[in-house]
Parts: sequence; C-alpha cells; structure tokens
Amino acid sequence: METYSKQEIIDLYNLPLMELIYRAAQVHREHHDPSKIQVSTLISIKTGGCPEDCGYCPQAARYHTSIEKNDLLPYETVIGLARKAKEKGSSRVCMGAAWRNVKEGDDFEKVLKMVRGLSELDMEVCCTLGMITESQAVRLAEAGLHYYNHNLDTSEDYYKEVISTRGYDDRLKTLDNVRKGSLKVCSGGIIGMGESIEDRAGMLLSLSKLHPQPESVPINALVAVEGTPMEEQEIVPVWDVVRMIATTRIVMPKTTVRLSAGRTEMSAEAQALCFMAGASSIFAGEKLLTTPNPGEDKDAEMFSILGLTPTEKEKDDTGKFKIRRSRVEAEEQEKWSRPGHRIEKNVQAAEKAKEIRKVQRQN
Ligand code: SAM
Ligand code: DTB
Ligand code: SF4
Repeated sequence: METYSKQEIIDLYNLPLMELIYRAAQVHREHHDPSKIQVSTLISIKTGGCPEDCGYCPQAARYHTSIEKNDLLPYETVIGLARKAKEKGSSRVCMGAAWRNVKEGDDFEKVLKMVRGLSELDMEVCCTLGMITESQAVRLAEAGLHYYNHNLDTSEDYYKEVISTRGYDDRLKTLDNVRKGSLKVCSGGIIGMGESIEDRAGMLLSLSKLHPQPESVPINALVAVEGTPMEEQEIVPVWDVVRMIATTRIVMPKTTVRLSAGRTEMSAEAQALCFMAGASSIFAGEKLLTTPNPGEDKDAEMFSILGLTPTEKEKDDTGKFKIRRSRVEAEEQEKWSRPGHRIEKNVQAAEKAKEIRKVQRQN
C-alpha cells in the first residue's frame, strides 16, 4: 500500500478542491461500494463527571457545562436503546463512557454483559471507554465486541494544547492493546480546535502509520460547547471538513471514513460532498453522546435523495478469540501516564466553573 509523508499529506489537503474530491472519489470507488453507507448509533452508557481535561469535552467534570450526568445505565435500558437503533436502520451500536480508563470490577463486568447482550441482537458492537489494557481488550473481544474506538484526536504536537492528563503515547498504547486483543480499531480525531493544516496532516500521518491501518476513522468537527475551554471556537468551515475527509480517504484507502460530530451544522449538500469525497459512515440518532445530531428521519430523507443504502452487519468473526485467554490473564495492570503539563485555557475554564458553582451554592 502506498505510504505518504507528512508533506505529501499536506500537499494532498491543499490540492484545488475539485481535484482533491475527484482523486478521493476514485480511491473510494476502488475499495468501497459508493452506494453504501454504514450507520452506527451512539449510546452514552455513563455520562459526565470525567476526571480528564480534554479541552473539547463537555463531559469533563472540571468544566461547567449543562449536560445531564448519568451513572452507568442499567443493562435493560442499553439493550432497549440498541433495539430501537436497529429498528431504525443502524447496523452498529457504540457504547461510550466518560471514563479515563477501564477499571476492573463491577462496572467492567456490567459492560461485558452489555456487549454480550448487544451481540445477541445481531448488531456490530463497538465501545469507547477510555484507555484499556490488553487483557481487557481480550475480554471485550471474547464477550463479542467487534470494534474499539479510541481517538488520537489531533497531531502529537497540538495534542499538548488540548489535553494534559494523558499523553499521546498512552493513546497509542491503548490502540496497540486493542489490536493485540484482536479487536478492530476505530480511531480518528477532531478538526476545528485551533490546529493548523500541518496538525491535521500530522494526525493523519500517525493514523496511517498504524499497522494495520485502522478499520474505521471518525472525523469529527468540533462541537463547541459552552463552559469548555473551546467554547469560543468558530464553526469549522464545511470546506475544511470535505478536505479532511478526502485526504483521509486517499491516505487510508481501505478504512471506513466516518463523517462524525458536526453534522447539525452541515446542509445535506455539504454532507453529499463528504460522501463523494469518501465518507462512508455516519452516526445516527438525535444525539451523539451529549450534543445534538440530525435525527434518523432527516438522514433517511438525505439517503433517499443521494441514493445511499445503509449496510448490513459485517460477517461475524468473533469466534477466533477463545484461545488467547491464559497468556493474557497473567498480565500486569498497565501504568498510564499523567503528563501534568499546564494548559492555560483549560485551567481558566476550570476556575471559571468553580466560581460559577460557588455563586450557585450561595444563591
Ligand atoms: N472517554 C472516552 C475517551 O476519551 O476515549 C470515550 C468518550 S470520548 C467523548 C470519545 C471522543 O469523542 C473523543 O476522543 C473526541 O474525539 C470526541 N469528542 C468529544 N467531545 C467532542 C466535541 N465537543 N466535539 C467533537 N468531538 C468530540
Ligand atoms: C467519535 O469519534 N465521535 C463520537 C464517538 N467517536 C464516540 C463522539 C462525538 C461526541 C461529540 C460530543 C458529544 O456529543 O458529547
Ligand atoms: Fe473524559 Fe473522554 Fe471527555 Fe476526555 S473525551 S474528558 S476522557 S469523556
């Protein structure tokens, strides 16, 4: 497979737009059926109260956002939500938890039970639970998990401006653990956080250098949520989203490129350009994890206009995980890092939130 240097990725990104879309569409047609779209539904199984300081995230406990927090949802609720998603045309559910990492114990056992229950619904199952160890990846795979989502989010350079409580290496280590557990990798990032084109290319370089490349790459446009350090960021131009999707498609020809957060700000015409440029997946439903998303009805109308058909569940290949257990059971717990550098705008957002909480308590 052709590999691209960072400069080559930048040059692709900066091609005249029509040329870029044309090249991406060609690559797309070589490896994918352009009339198909993969549809996933997110279920936020544990919402808010996260100890991390990801500057974009409304679920970080240290910022002051108006999201509704939730402890781990009951099994029946999750299964019920997944059933509804399936009825509405999703072939995959992705359970998200506002955790730094997966901790052994009650909650993890409950998540494993949810994975078992969801795979019995004959849907693909994905999780995004923060950092995981190899043995946790194996246990998730044994329970029937197909994909694990863990984003690099941005380039290694710009990462230090966004998150201080976990390092880029921790993220790469989790992706390595996901692979060792025989799970499929879903990893991408966010644009519109103030990063440069070089950073966008840097992130694509890091993703494309993973071996094998991720099966799925979500491209999120920042949803700037009030109370987070990124609340003032302007809506990312549609043209940037199209360029990012097209460049991702060319650099990682076989991956499923998901047009992820940010679709509420995009017209159907703008999304059509993204599909033309190689996006072949979306998140469905009125909500992502905590922020709005176009509902299924709107998407069904768009698919009908564009002649896109949702894909069925992929062929099941979960049987292969059974043999690995004994080796991994002996493994030590991972030691995740706490880089501890200071990001001024994150500190300010946390202080502002503290002040607001103080005033609220006094009233
Ligand atoms: N806590 C887990 C973790 O960080 O891996 C899983 C959930 S986390 C919310 C999953 C991803 O959602 C993040 O890595 C980020 O790429 C994306 N995300 C979070 N907030 C976002 C926002 N405001 N706009 C766009 N994408 C966002
Ligand atoms: C991904 O890359 N995007 C999804 C999923 N993976 C977990 C999450 C988007 C979250 C947007 C902000 C929110 O709704 O809280
Ligand atoms: Fe926590 Fe994940 Fe949000 Fe970071 S992105 S604050 S780890 S929920």
